[in-house]
Amino acid sequence: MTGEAAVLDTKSYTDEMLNWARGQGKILIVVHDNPDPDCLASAMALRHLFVMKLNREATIAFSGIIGRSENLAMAKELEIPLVPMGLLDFGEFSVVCMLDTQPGTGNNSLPPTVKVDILIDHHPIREASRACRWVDIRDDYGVTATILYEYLCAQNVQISTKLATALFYAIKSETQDLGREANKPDREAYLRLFAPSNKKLLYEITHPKLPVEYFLTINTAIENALIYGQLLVTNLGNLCFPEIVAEMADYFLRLEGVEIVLTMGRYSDEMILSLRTTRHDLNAGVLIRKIVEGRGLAGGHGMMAGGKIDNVGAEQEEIREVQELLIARMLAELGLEGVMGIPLGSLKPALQGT
Ligand SMILES: [Mn+2]
Repeated sequence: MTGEAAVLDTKSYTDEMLNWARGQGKILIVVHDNPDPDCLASAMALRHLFVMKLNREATIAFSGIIGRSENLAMAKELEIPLVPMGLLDFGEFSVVCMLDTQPGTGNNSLPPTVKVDILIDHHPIREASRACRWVDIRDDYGVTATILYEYLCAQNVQISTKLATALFYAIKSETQDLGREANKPDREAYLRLFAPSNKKLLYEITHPKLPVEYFLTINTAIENALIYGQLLVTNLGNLCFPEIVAEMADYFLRLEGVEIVLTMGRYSDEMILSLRTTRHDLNAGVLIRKIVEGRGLAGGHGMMAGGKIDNVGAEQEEIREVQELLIARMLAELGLEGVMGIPLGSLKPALQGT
């Protein structure tokens, strides 16, 4: 669904969905593990929709941690009420919503026995997702929060300053200010949300103080970076928080000559992976699923993807084995078999003006 048609369809779709939910009991909103701005803003928006249209509060549940300083600042400044999933009794809820992820993807902690009723996402649809009662998956959207923004518009619900700020920041960060995988609906939502969002709060969210671990991780990442033609691979070692893998992938994609980045790091017995590319002939989501096949779970979109390999112990040998397997598969997929990795630190450009 895109453009005008989407808005019309969104009205009748959300009418029916809200009517159904009205007849049900308590509402749970599940977001993905280690929540990012997109799923947090989407959850805030859906919760607000239920409050305004059904006069009912919903519980927002997550697993993992919010480690990235910007995301922590967002949750704090915008007062997003979050409950750790481990504290919930799922039997209490008769409406289960899932946002920005899908059942069985491996990046959410909803037990597989709990049925999802309302599913809203922008990742490619998975077969199992079709079993949900209300499925709205728009994989041509850059941001799940854009879909939720359209729900609020279609239902004529007023958007507070804090909610506008959350939605705007979700689109801003997920698409890097509309430069990455943003489509027409994302651009329209971003432009309409700019005016009502609070610029002081946005500044607090985008410029938080960063922990010392953040800078030490950059150091480790540089030390371990290997370059294979257009591909850069680096291992960040033990992670201070899982999302830093994705942040470092974005960071290294800015290196001249590099078009594909694979970053990895260990966090509680898992090897967390992130893949980024600026090459339009590659699909990061497809590529990462191929390289983790048989060893873990992964998914993503054209330019960005993530995944994990379970049960990776702390021994250097085990970590090296996983890293070498991933690199070998990656090189094979890119037709770079036999290419030797060049350490980033050995590239010493000639100093000018000395
Ligand atoms: Mn998203």
